[in-house]
Amino acid sequence: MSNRVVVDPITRIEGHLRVEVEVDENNVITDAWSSSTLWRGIEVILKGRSPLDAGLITQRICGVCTFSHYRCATEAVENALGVEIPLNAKLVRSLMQTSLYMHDHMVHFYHLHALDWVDIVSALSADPAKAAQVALQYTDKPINAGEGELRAVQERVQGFVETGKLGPFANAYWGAGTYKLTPEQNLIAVSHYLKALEVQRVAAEMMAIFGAKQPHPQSLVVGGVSCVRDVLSPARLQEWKTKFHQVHDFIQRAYLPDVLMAAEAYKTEPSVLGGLGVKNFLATPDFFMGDGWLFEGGVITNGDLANVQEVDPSLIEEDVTHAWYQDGPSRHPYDGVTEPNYTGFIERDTVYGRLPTLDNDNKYSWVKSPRYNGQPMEVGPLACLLVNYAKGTPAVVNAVNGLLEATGLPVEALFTTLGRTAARLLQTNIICDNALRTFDALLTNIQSDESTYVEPIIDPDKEYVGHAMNEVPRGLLSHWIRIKGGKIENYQAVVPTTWNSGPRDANNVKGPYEASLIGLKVEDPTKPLEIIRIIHSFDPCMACAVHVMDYKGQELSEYKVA
Ligand code: NFE
Ligand code: MG
Repeated sequence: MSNRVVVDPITRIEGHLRVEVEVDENNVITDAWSSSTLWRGIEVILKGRSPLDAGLITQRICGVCTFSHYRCATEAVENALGVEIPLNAKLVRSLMQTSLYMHDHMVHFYHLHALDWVDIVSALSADPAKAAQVALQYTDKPINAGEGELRAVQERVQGFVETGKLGPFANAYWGAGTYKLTPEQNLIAVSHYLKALEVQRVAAEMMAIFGAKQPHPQSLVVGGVSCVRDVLSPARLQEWKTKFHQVHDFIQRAYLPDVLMAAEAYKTEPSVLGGLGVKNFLATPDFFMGDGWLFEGGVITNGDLANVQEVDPSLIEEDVTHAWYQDGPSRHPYDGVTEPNYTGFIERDTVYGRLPTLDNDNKYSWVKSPRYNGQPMEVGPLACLLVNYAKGTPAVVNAVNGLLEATGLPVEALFTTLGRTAARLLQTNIICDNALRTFDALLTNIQSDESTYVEPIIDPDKEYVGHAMNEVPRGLLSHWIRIKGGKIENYQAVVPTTWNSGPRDANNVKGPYEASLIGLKVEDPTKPLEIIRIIHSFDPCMACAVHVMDYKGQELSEYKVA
């Protein structure tokens, strides 16, 4: 009897992710493999093009964090050319980043992650009057959680069920034993799920104010931003501020209390208070506020919060031993190589019968394996918060201590699924708390300084190298460029989900996704809710992780959706 469990695709993420695990006779996971099964090709496409276009091309890596790649590429080119951009441009980029985080983290919690915590079907048996009282336990100003609103939500969901068209709620593991919220708590969360669909639109509009559109904003250029007087007019800026308050209000009155509610209900669930990854964390300074960074950067190894090291960019390398690329040594991204070498799947017995499965002793993913000083690193909101907690950044220390106090959880609870999910909320909150400082800095500066752009100069007879390291919603993003003859000679992106989802390296050391699953008990291997819950806590984006495409249009593998 085989004990191989296959989860493919993991839905409610961007891109294609497959996870395979081995379970023992008690359904405890003894081994795990993470694979992206989709190939793209952006790093290859960039070669020979103008460095001024790198931002517009790399933002096509992904439909989620389009701004993140746009900004990182633009700043890598600025770094290579030695361009110092005007203060207004720095502040506008920071406000776009703020808007993106507010959008992205809220959408992740409600639309990508919540159904791992919230049993929609259970909400149907809730008492709306009682639920309205329950909502008051987590905030004194609940939103969309009055008795009438909750009753309307319940009727709406009942309507889905009666017509047999569950729509976005179809094909989940409703009723699974590791759902822990009461019917009333489930109803509150469903109400916020639906409301968040409206609020996320407002957050997207915040980005469009400075970006001209969203997704794929258009206003960044090498040398600054193309936002000029009309965009930076008092009326436009006020519009951003109004929308900021609208989204912030929802974050305070729904997102924050819902995370507290989930933390309380799931305190003893192993897939929530487990999910420990590699215990190494990497983050970079970011969120410019006019007079410094909101968040510091650093490296934590083996969970040691007492010894945070500074990040040394020269210690980043990518390993391809178990990735579908031509073999070669681990390489620094300035010298990175992206040559596909797809070796396919192998047949093996699984709990569902004989199937093509990952050839895990050999190559099994399109994701490379980034390493820092030879070690796998978790990146993301948790890494950012832990580095800043350990370094004593006041806003982060207060936020983390506040959460531990409110939930009664020990500091070790941070290194878990819950820690990742709560860190994303706390990071959103801290960003919101400081957003108007950045906004006011822009308002003040444009009184006396209209400059938003300096013209970059590329000398075709010179060679340039440069990189940028930014925090983006899923963690540390870095872009690395070599310019020769006025064109891009080599380009590499080392992306948050690449760090987190990468396969084993040459030393057979697992990446964060793989490590986080070991030792987890799966209640029912045919309904692997716990695996999805842990993996979703990292907020996967496989489009970002792979960012390479089959430019010859070849069919690499065939998938049938049952
Ligand atoms: Ni496609 Fe991305 C972010 C980047 S992810 S979403 O955030 O860069 O790994
Ligand atoms: Mg890459």
